[in-house]
Amino acid sequence: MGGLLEGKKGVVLGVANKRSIAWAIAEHAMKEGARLCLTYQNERFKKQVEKLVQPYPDTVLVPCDVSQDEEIEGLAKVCHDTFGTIDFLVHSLAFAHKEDLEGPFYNVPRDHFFDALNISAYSLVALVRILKPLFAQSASVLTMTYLGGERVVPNYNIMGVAKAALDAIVRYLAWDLGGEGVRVNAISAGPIRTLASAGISQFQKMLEHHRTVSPLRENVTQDDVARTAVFLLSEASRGMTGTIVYVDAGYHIMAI
Ligand code: 0WD
Repeated sequence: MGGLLEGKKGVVLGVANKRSIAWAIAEHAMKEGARLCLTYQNERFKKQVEKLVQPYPDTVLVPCDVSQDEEIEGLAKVCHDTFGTIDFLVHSLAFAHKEDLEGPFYNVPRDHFFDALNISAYSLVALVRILKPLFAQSASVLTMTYLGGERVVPNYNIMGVAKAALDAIVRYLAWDLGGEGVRVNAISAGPIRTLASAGISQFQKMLEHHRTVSPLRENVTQDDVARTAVFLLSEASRGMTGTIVYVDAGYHIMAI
């Protein structure tokens, strides 16, 4: 029997190492039959990503720093030459200067504010604009967000503001692309230990609080997120766009 993504071709951005949410999504997508183009930010990540994809020899690897339009154009060219069209795009990356993830939010300098918004939010706009000519009919676009964009999560600071922008971008892109049958959604994940989250001050405390308070009394895993991602990338979610789906053990419904 074919998998949920059998015959589909997709691009996944944001694999830094084996703990990356993007890697869990990539592995699940490949197991469901998809062929992938994976990107890595720069040379620093190349070796790790090459090692991860060894068991999947038909995976295409491309460097892509999303703050550079030329690199996104390079990615589009590789996708065009290799796949012709793409059925899905996964944007699973973010950046903030570490010193801005603690203390008062108002201390964030102007240039750090722009860096965080540029890489964590605007990059989705640039990717969609540049890759759009390659989108197959009923293509699916997915990004990763967090509750800190809707409510105050101490220390999340500038990333919260970037996620608020990203959430709005999901809705505007859903409207822009809906007429062509292209869907745009986000997963709002609970806290998961990864390279990026290690930069958030008192992250361990966040994990414990989440585990205690959430209705399911647990922390979610990369695997939990990846299962929902496959659903959102597949025809099974064909009626859904502009939506933020919570994969957070139910934490967002609580008021404590
Ligand atoms: O608790 C968590 N881990 C949650 C993560 C909860 C809810 C949401 N998310 C979001 C993140 O905000 C992000 O959008 O999920 C997404 C993926 O996060 P992750 O899997 O936790 O992070 P990680 O494995 O570190 O991958 C993100 C990668 C970067 O790694 P580092 O750690 O160096 O920031 O994003 C990449 C980079 O490889 N990245 C870039 N890629 C291309 N161009 C760029 C860039 N300019 N900047 C960062």
